[in-house]
Amino acid sequence: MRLSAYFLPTLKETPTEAKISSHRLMLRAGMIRQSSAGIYSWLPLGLKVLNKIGEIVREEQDAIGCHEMLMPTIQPADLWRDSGRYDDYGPEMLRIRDRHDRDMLYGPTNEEQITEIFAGSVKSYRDVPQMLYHIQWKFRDEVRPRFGVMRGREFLMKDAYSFDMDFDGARNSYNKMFVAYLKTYERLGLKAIPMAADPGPIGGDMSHEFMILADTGESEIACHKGFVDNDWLETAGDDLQTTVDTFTEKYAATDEKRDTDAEAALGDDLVTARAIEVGHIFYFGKKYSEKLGAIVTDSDGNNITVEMGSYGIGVSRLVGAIIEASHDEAGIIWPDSVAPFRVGLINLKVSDDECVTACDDLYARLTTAGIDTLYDDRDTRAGAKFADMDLIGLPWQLAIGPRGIKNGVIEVKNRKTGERQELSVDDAMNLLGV
Ligand code: P5A
Repeated sequence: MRLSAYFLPTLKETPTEAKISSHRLMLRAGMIRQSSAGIYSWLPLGLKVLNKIGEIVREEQDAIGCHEMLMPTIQPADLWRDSGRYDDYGPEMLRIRDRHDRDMLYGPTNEEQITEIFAGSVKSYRDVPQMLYHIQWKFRDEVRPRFGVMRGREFLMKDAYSFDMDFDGARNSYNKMFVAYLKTYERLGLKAIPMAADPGPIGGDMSHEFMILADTGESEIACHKGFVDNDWLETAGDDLQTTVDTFTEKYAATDEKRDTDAEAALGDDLVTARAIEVGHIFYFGKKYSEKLGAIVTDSDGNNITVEMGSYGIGVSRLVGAIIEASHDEAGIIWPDSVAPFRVGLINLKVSDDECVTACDDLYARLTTAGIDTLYDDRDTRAGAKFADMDLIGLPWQLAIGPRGIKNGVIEVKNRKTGERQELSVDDAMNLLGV
């Protein structure tokens, strides 16, 4: 992509309304713009990252046999009256009336909607277990929307739902999701710690939140030090339950679930910290299936109310969370897996024909090799170009100027380590693995 033809409205000034780094950097890097409190437009660079995160989430859901679908954002109020949550949800729910005076709502989550679909279509144990998900916008009229996309009112969530014949089946679905979540966060370059959590308005009696440690996190947590120091997923075996037990047997709790005795027993092994909740999974048994009639017959012809769970990942929140976990004073440092472009190519002197030719040639080579490249061909100062590249945080910066051309080299900078080297074009391509 040629930057001269792209839409990347970066800001030099730090926006004063933004209280935390990720919010400031997302505004400055031209990723988002606020529409109203807690509601954002995603500009091209921001949308690219959002889509990359969504794709990794999607691949790990597909890998455990969870099927993608798409449910609407607007739901009928009657469905929520049937489950009893229409009144329970309170002022967080955005209520709408259509032209026929029918009560509608902008979905804060989809337990009711998916249970209705399942109940209407699945009648036999032969079609169970089932896991379904979608990646869809949600609306929650939060009291205090803040920190940009971290606590939005409109936000993108991956929400999955499982249906099983009995508790053991439901537990197995929960375990599959638990491990898929650990893999997802790992691919996003994050260390997410699963913690015993309070199920809140979703309900149920088993629930884990996936937390990223960050000083700007909204939650207060406590956990065994090993969660911070070790990678237990690597040592885990093939057996699902054993893998999940590896994590859940050790102490890790969100604020509401903290246990003073367990913490005292940990002594020096206790870590207390602030954290960002990037995912939340729930087992709630028959809470929705009973009310909405999700009943199937078993092999003996008996009616069985199915056991359910739901599993959420904050896709748009993750954009902010990744930045909180990975940035410096100059800007964002994207992990390779979600970087909006892998390489930023800088022409240091656009008035120099030789320099333009060298840059155009390298851009063509990178593009042909399948390397997604942002090519800064603008007629601006070199200093401003370097600053913008550091701000938007692409993993590799390649800079070409007249001096380098004379010596047959380009400058290659690794954004994460800050290491700079002068290399021939061929060596630079080798370094990028092509
Ligand atoms: C699980 C899937 C649920 O809604 N129902 C369907 C269950 N869980 S949850 O914990 O309430 O939300 C799941 C994840 O969504 C993110 N999230 C938010 N992100 C941005 N702004 C918000 N206001 C917001 N609220 C929730 C979190 O990552 C949460 O873990």
